[in-house]
Amino acid sequence: MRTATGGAANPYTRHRATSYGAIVGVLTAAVAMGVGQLVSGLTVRQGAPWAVVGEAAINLAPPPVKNFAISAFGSNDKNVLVAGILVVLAIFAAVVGVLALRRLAYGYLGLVIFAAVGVAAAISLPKANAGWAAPTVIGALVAAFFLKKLTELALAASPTSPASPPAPSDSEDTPGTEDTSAPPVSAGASAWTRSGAGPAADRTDDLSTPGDGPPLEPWTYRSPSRPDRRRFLVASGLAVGTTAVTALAGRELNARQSVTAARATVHIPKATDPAPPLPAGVNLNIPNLSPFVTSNSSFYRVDTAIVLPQVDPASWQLHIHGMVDREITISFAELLRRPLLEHYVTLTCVSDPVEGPYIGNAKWLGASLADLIRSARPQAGASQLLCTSVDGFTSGTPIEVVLDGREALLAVAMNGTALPVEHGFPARMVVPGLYGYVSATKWVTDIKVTTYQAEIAYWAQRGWSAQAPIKTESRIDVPLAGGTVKSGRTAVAGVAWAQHKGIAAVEVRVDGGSWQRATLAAVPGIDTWRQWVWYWDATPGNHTLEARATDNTGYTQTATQAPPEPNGASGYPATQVTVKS
Ligand SMILES: Nc1nc2c(c(=O)[nH]1)N[C@H]1C(S)=C(S)[C@@H](COP(=O)(O)O)O[C@H]1N2
Ligand SMILES: [Mo]
Repeated sequence: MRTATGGAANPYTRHRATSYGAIVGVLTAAVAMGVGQLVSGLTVRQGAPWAVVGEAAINLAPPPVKNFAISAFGSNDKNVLVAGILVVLAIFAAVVGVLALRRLAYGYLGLVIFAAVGVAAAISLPKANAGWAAPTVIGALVAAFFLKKLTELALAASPTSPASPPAPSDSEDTPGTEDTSAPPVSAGASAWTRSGAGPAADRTDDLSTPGDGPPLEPWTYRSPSRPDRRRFLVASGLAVGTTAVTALAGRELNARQSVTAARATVHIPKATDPAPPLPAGVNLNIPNLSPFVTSNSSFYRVDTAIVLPQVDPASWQLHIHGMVDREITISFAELLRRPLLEHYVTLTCVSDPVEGPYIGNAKWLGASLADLIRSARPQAGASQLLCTSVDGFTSGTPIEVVLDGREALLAVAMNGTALPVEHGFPARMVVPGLYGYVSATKWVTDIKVTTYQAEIAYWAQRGWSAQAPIKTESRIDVPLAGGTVKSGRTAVAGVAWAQHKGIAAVEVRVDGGSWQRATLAAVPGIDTWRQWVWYWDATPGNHTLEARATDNTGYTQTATQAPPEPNGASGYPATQVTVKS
């Protein structure tokens, strides 16, 4: 015969209590996140707890982690990060919820930890002020109320209900004798209770009530009462509803400040100095070869923003200051009245591995950055333009590169449309020849003329080189890596780049054999990538294709393999193919 030994002794009841705790925890966290999102929509905007924690995580991630995230998840890296944050939060919340059923203080402690992480993340962001703490703090306070209610109701509803007979002393939750398999704090009682005996008998709603089926045998498992469970369900529903309503309302409020509509009505003037029509033959028209111009929708995107900055062109200003004789502040309307140049430039990310996708070529329209800087009359000794975006990201661009005559732009349009929001609307920098992190600040609002000694830009603070010209490189697009081709004449094709030097030659070799000259496509200038093709008489078997580019200075890309950090990947691109007869 069974004896009453405390609910925890029964794996079934223990399991049930754990489930209740986990539900309480996850619901509490959900309420905190929803309310946080609403408060962010009402106050600071963009400061939802998941967003600030995500952005703080990006800022804290050391270069190898950043590289891993980019290479493993590509442009999805931020979705993966947010999903990861939510999963970690859910697990944390579930554990805290289980503990909260043993002692409510553990639940409150969990909320304090939640709030501390959120507040620390928020105030760590350069764009944030103290008000950014509000979403997490208010979210946690509202969640505390739900935690208390849900915990009480869960205890009443779970199989080890406090309404059951008092706990045997051996399962009492006394300090120092805690163990994780112990029952909930105020619920040490047995669910295996003698039907009709003890306090349970007073419960008119007990399942043993006549009419609810056959009378229970003595020492039969007593299910928690229906009304108790219903109350818990109703409260859970309220928590879910609160989460949904607040999260959606918060999203709506945040969306109201979207600049999509403003962007649609912006009128970008025609170029004063248009790009000449592209020469015939920039595209070799080989299937799977990257097109010469990358469309805006397929252009790679790399930045530290989880929530895209929404910058109203009506209030946008660029401030140029620091080591200058004449500070300048320019509005968007004034920027559009300046002479606008149009120029094809290939942007490249320093995180692009050999054969990687973080490179794209577009036609940019913008004001001359050199003219703007010159009109501020930079002082002798200045070496760096510290360019800051509205979200606090900084790039450090060498001033002599911007002033050396290349078409460095404060760009307002990309491939004939206003800059897409994810590419820096309303204005960004584009400097041919420099990796994006030292030159291509999106949503740029501030340029400080300074020195490399005085100021260290965002990625340089994280171990990347302060100055980073783009390395001469090539990529094999065709045949597809790991693919199978038919024997006979086969196109081996790709792109090569050496921005602001220009590509002079590309060579290909098969299985480490002698280098063969590829045919180069036409290019409009020296600031873009260049397509190339070499026709191979493919023989059956497995083969390795490699390529290397030589730029107009006579430099041939190095065979030495280097990872992206600290100043760009190097090495020959290599593609394995299987040739079938
Ligand atoms: N505001 C802001 N600008 C930024 C960045 C950023 O994180 N924030 N990343 C830079 C990096 S590392 C690169 S490679 C380019 C990428 O530009 P794209 O996203 O338009 O391709 O933007 C640069 N400008
Ligand atoms: Mo980058």
